[in-house]
Amino acid sequence: RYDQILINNDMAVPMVPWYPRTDEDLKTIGTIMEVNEENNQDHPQFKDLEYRKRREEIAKLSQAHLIGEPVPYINYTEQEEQTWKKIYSILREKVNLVMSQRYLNNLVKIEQALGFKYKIPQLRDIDAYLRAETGFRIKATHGILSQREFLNALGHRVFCCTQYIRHHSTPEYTPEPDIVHELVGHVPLFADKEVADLSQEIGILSCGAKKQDLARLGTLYWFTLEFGAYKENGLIKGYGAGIASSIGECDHFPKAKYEKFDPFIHADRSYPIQTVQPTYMYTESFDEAMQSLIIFGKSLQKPFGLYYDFIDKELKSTRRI
Ligand code: TIH
Ligand code: FE2
Repeated sequence: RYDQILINNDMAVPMVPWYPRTDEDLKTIGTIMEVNEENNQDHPQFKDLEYRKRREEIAKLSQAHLIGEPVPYINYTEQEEQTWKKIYSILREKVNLVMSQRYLNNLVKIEQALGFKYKIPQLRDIDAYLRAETGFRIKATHGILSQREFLNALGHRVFCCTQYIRHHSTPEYTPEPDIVHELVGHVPLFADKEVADLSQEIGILSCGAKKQDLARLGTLYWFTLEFGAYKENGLIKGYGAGIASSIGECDHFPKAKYEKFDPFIHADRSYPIQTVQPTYMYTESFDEAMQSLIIFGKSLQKPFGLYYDFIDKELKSTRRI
């Protein structure tokens, strides 16, 4: 569906992969229930049938959610609540050591507004919070989406977000996104205007991008919003969601290798998805990450430009000269 070519009768307009332009178009995102799990078959998440059944139950509710409607309420079980509390209490200490002030300030605000410490927060409340802070919105999803769907939605300031929780036997690291990763990792950053803008920037670049460019943008997303770092008072601190949401990744971060972020080089770098990252990419400031992505974006061979109209909530094209 997403690699189909948009056929245009006007030969002056080049053909590009389909992308959503309006909120109405966004309703098709995340509706295809692909089994797209980053799972090896030995993982406890895969083997525990009761866990899988519960996950499918939540996935069905999430998948049915449409942008603009209230996010479905999930009645978490006692065991799920305990998994959350256990992970949260450990992570809360760890993030202080590795994450940037930009992340930590927002986490404190969110904790006060939404009580992260006590219960698994409902996406419905998170959606309302983010809308008010940065205009980001939530679409609940069943699991990992295609890179194109996920990134295209970011172009509209929409964050596609899972609602299930990781298996209780692997609290410190999971290869897949889950509600801990989304809420402890991403949400405090989508609540920050500059990070929200960087996310949308990558998203807009992904709209109509060629397959190969799309993969490169996905990789840059990984090295910035998932695992990025920047210097704060001379020290390298994380702003990537994948660092903040994982006890294992937080422990590993100070001992890891660092490389100066260069999108022209790192867009083609491979990275592991089943283990902690060997290398984190950093910039001198957060703004530098944004500036270098903007320059990289201009180098992509897209035959048109796009901007997001905040009033009409639509992506509009501009002619590229
Ligand atoms: N590894 C992260 C965690 O355990 O919280 C989750 C993910 C990060 C990036 C993709 S999935
Ligand atoms: Fe993520």
